[in-house]
Amino acid sequence: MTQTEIFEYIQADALLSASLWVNIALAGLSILAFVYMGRNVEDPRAQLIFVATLMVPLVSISSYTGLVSGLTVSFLEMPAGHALAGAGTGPNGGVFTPWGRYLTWALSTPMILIALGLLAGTNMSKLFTAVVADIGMCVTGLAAALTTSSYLLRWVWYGISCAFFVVVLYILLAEWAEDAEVAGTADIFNTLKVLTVVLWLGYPIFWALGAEGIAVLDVAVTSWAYSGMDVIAKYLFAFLLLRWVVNNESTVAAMASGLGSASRGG
Ligand code: RET
Repeated sequence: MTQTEIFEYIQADALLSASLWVNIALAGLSILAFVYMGRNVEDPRAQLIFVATLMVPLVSISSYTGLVSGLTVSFLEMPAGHALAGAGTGPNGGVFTPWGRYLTWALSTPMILIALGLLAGTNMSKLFTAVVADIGMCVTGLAAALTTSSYLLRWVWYGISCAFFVVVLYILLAEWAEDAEVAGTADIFNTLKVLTVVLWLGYPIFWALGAEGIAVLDVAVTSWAYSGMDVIAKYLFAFLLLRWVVNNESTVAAMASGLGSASRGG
């Protein structure tokens, strides 16, 4: 299928194309709102949290533009054993695979973790571990979606991705929760931690149920599931975090952090 054909395929499916365009619109509005909210932030650590958080809708608008244009979508023929082998809606039974999602998660989710880690007063080892494991999770998730030689190996990739995910969850739930107590940011950290953990767990569940996995959900429904989770996991998450940082800049400036002071001479 050519890129133009993929673009036209997406536009012809109103439910599917709406799930992508809605996120482009919301990401655009979020970028404008966050730049405005951050206009007077002066503390370096608060600024760093702002920049990391602002990257989330910036990566998102790029990601969805790639999907909606057909650039980062392929119709893949599934291996024997997959529910849609030979039964996809594309040519030769190809299955709609928006692989650009998994690729761009490797850029957006580390930003979410950097912002959360800074808020919790993480040290460098934990921040590095969380970010590297998270990138591993996204890239192996991409491999799971793109593997067409063996149905079993798709799930092996899925398992590897889940192993990386466990590392991320451990740091969020155990390490950073404790660090945030010391840093004096436990209230906001715990709210964002729960929001993050609950929503992030939805991604592997919908991957497994959607067209890439056991295919009990169709392509447009799966796309809406991801788009809906994205709205909360990215834009609402970022808004809550940034609003808190703006209102508590002095707490951020004075907090105990495993990375040391963010200001010069501190
Ligand atoms: C995959 C499939 C393989 C197993 C696991 C996954 C986890 C994905 C997650 C994605 C989070 C994305 C977010 C995006 C917002 O920008 C790759 C679906 C564990 C947790 C929050």
